[in-house]
Amino acid sequence: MSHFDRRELLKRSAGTAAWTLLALSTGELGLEEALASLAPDSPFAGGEFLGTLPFLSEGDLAVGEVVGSGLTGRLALNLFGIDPEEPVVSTEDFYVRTLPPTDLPPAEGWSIGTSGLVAETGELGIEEVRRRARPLGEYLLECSGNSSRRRFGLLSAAVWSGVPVTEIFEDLPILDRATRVEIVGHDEHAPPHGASTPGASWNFSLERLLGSGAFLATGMNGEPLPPVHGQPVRLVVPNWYGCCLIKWVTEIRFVDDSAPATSQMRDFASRTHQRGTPELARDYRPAVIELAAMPVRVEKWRTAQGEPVYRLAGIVWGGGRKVDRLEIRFGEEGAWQRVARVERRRVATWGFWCHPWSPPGANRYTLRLRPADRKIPARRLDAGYYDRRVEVGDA
Ligand SMILES: Nc1nc2c(c(=O)[nH]1)N[C@H]1C(S)=C(S)[C@@H](COP(=O)(O)O)O[C@H]1N2
Ligand SMILES: [Mo]
Repeated sequence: MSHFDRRELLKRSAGTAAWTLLALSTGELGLEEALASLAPDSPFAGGEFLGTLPFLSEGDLAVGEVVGSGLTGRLALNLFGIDPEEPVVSTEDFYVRTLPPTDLPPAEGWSIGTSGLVAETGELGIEEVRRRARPLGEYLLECSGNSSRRRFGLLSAAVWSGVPVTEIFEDLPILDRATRVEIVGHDEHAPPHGASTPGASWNFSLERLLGSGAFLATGMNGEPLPPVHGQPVRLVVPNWYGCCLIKWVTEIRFVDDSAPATSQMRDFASRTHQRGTPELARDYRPAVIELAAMPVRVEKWRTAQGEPVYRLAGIVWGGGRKVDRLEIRFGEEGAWQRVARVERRRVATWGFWCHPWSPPGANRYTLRLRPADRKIPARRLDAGYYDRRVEVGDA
């Protein structure tokens, strides 16, 4: 049987081929070997896939469809459908926070003003940015307001192309006393604004932004950036929350430590884990995504011996450095267990994990993960922010 046939067959029989392989393969094994290694004592080998458990008490807002308009426009990704073998989310499904402003100027002829603490103000034409753009790899974006209400679907990974900010800044006559930089985006929306305030800009420490691997993106998944994701140009700062990743960039303004926080920074102060709402931009902590992980599917199986057994599959992201040892707990009284298998190839994007589970009995369980190394900061995980709940019935 060819690779392809095998894979198709497995997909049809289990409905979860990629996750199955993740559970089986050692990373070095190819598909054939992985299948061959289906040890008869694996709880899932020869078992029957019975279905998945829904996550309880979440998702009263739409997932998988565009809702709202302008500033209130949202599209949450349906995480249930993620496939570790195709970890890049299609541009169509990639989450959206804020639809294009009503009076967005045309992409052709777009330019980014360079101003503030520079020897001379200038304009950076979109043609020049495009000319210097190149593929930069896979990066994950997450909205700092990503919550259970949209089933945690305000995060996605894509392959981006663009120009590193270090290269753009090299050519600008930045004055020595500039310590910070404000990235400003087009944000003129017709009402309603809902709970969102118009005016998108973020003020970064120059040193941190330059050290972060940030880039001006012009392309996504091999195509020019579409309007919803910031056409013709947006900022991407690896491992910083989405609220900092300004779309439709119109200006780069160099400032010093006396610069006030932008309205966007104030608005997102609690979601980016600030102490209060500081007046000055320099008093904001970097809005980085700490290590996070959650299950995206809980599968029920019946072993060849007729025993019920569950399998969890999930994602791990953030943290800014490679962490591949996770622990999971089933309910507050449950003991922390080492997650059976974690595959994280690159810190800038998500990794995948899976874990077998034999619940001690019928009950509601709250699933929580944490890094095995307790020195790694994971405030959201520790606070239960990414907890998910399932109900296990009688066998
Ligand atoms: N100009 C502008 N840029 C913006 C926003 C905005 O409202 N206006 N929203 C930010 C927020 S809160 C997030 S989470 C990301 C979402 O990027 P995406 O819609 O491409 O996924 O864009 C950021 N950039
Ligand atoms: Mo966001």
